[in-house]
Amino acid sequence: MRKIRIVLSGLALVGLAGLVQPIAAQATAAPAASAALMADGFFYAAENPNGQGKYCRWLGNDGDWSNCSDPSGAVPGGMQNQASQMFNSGVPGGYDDVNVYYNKNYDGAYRCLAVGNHWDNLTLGWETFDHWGTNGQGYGKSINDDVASHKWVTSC
Ligand SMILES: [Ca+2]
Ligand SMILES: [Ca+2]
Repeated sequence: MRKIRIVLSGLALVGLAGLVQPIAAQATAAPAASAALMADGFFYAAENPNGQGKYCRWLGNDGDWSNCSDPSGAVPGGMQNQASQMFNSGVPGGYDDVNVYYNKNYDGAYRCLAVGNHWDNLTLGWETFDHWGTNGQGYGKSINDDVASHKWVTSC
């Protein structure tokens, strides 16, 4: 478990490094390597920014984040209203984008995270629930510590 957390943190760093233009030697190799690492088919959510703290991962949909698991089993306390980092490591094609919802059972407002993308620090408040969804509950709010369910969709 500890090892995987470190990998997640490393990926977050790779993402940041890409923004600040890596040194020339890495410029061609790094993007391909990180893309391959990221496409493991899972959607990840971590308790704290940059993949820190506990985390859950899913291959499929989950209508109730109050229980979820990491590779070692059920995560105590689940992830509902706790996630501060999310990472779509889905395999491109078909249902590869992820909607995250304000309420359980894909209810209320939502936001979409496209395949291969990640939000590394939701505590900054930049990402809000920007789709009305079933009833608009949560619309406009920061998604930090406020996601309760998610499902895979074909497009954002
Ligand atoms: Ca669950
Ligand atoms: Ca959190």
